[in-house]
Amino acid sequence: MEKSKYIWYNGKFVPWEKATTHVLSHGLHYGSGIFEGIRAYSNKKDTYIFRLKEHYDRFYNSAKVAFIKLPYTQKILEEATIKLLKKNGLKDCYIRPLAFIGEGAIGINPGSNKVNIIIAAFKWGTYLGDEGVRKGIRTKISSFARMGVNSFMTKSKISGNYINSVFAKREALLSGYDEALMLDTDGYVAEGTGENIFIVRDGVIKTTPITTVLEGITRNCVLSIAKNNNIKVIEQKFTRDELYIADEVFLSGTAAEITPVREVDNRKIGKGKPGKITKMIQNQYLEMVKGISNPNNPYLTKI
Ligand code: PPE
Repeated sequence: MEKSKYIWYNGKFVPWEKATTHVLSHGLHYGSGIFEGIRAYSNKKDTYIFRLKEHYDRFYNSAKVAFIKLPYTQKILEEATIKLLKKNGLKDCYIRPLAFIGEGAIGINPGSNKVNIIIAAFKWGTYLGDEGVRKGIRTKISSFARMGVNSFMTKSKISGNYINSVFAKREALLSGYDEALMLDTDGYVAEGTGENIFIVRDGVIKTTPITTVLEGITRNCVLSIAKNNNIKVIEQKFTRDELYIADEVFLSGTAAEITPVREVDNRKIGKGKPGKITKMIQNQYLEMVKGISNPNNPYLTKI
């Protein structure tokens, strides 16, 4: 991650160093915040934010689920995001909108504490390493389960929920793996710590239904790329051993983009390198987000 000049903070552009908050902010103590992750891409000519509207649609849905009333309209936040990129002179970057409950009442009940919103944008390279994107990553099933749907509401990117991912990620890295794969409370494969998951077997793609996982926007792109290429996709729960015997496994996410998985629990996936379908989806995804395949794609917001 590379610092940029300004952060949008409650309606104003403030210098990066000055975007601070009170230590008694409710969000800091109890995780009462919601966030998004968006990317912008450039080709030789133009810069585009990818699926800006869908990310903010989800931001408002997250807030609704989390019972957080956002003090700005979606239009204001979308426009602020575009201005932020221009003001920072950013092209390829990651955008992080966050709403969090501020200081005031202390204790679990947030009372009428102010809701703050920030939007940060910065350069952020590959999420799981350049080599990981090219050659595939090594993963391990986590000893931590994804929290049950009645504890952890999966349609909301609630800050506090992510401690579950933080535990799993650190455990995986400390054990020498690149990423953790998480099972749901019934023992079926759910997702990565910050990515949705797909397996390919005999030319058919399978992915977790959205019941226990985040409704990934990249996941949705994978489904349409598969459809455009006449590849069958089944949304169905699957077990960890289906991962082991899959021909291909890959992860999808705004930060992770399309990342091939070459190993699960010390078992090589397929030939131990990115498979044909994974590579095809990865290429088509990158051509789409960069506006190479279709610069008039309605998912692209030109800066
Ligand atoms: N599952 C989880 C748990 C998740 O956090 C993400 C996004 C996804 C699936 C994929 O969703 P989408 O980005 O809409 O395709 N994770 C974000 C945060 C990563 C982070 O480290 O922070 C992201 O990719 O921006």
